[in-house]
Amino acid sequence: MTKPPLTLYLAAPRGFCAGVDRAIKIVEMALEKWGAPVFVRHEIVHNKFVVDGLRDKGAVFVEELDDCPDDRPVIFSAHGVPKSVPATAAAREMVYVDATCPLVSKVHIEAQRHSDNGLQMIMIGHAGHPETVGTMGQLPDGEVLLVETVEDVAHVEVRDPEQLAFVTQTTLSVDDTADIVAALNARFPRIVGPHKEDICYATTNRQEAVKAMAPKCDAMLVVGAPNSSNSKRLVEVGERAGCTYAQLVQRATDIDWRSLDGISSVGITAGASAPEVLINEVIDAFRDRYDVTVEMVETAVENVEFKVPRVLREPA
Ligand code: 10E
Ligand code: SF4
Repeated sequence: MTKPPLTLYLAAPRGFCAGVDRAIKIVEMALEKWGAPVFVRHEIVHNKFVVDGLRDKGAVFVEELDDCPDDRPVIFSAHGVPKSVPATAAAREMVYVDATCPLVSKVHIEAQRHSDNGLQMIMIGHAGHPETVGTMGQLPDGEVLLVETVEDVAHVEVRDPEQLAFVTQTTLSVDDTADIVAALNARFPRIVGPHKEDICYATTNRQEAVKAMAPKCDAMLVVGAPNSSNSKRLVEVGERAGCTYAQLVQRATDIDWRSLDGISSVGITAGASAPEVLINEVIDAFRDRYDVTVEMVETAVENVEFKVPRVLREPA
């Protein structure tokens, strides 16, 4: 039987960012250095396949430090943690390694600096997301005000409109955030902030690639997890850029083939925590059913790399 023709557009960049790559390496190197079990507070990155793979090697994933024994190393996830977490680990004399992405740590430092300068902080982020919890947790409870939408900006109650600064989550929608920042600047003209926002290079580049790819595609698949903020944003960006069928899939078995009936082009991308093996699995699933031609849609080239913490570079 002849297979129907299909063009697969492949976004570049897609998949792993430098912060995810470093965080996974940290867990692997900690297991090599200290042996199993090594505890990890929260999913090291939001991907089940990655987490399951590390669990097989001896990592134990927990949500809270309370679930870790004092005498085993613990790693904090790439999303960052409130200041109280390393403080508690130190008080318990635990060995801990912080896998917070350096670009998230940079936002933590910004928030602390503004607060030290007497400014009240506003954070643009998603309530309850671990990165937002971690960044807000750099300052005492109640010190950082959260805004999630343009509407929130109209209602936020500040101490002094002249003494304000803002920071953002790194994985937000670039376009939505620009609107929220514009609303903040309109209501609080003296608010201090980063040049644009704190969205990282990887988030920005993946959204740009989707914007270029989406108008060409009958359908778009984003490889990523349902709890992955940056992956969910890629689905939204794809829809808004003109691709009416954009879906998040964790792996090939999630593809709803019936919905793809009659299509002649599909765009594929992946969130920053999705490994390339899963993207290849999805491509292979299309090759099984279609006569596939792959075309790259490349909008940027990335060469960012972060070192692992020194403790893991030193011999045991
Ligand atoms: O839900 P997120 O997109 O924040 O996380 P992820 O694990 O899917 O991707 C990596 C992004 C991090 C660590 C946040 N900057
Ligand atoms: Fe770091 Fe950005 Fe990757 Fe988050 S998405 S881990 S901030 S590089």
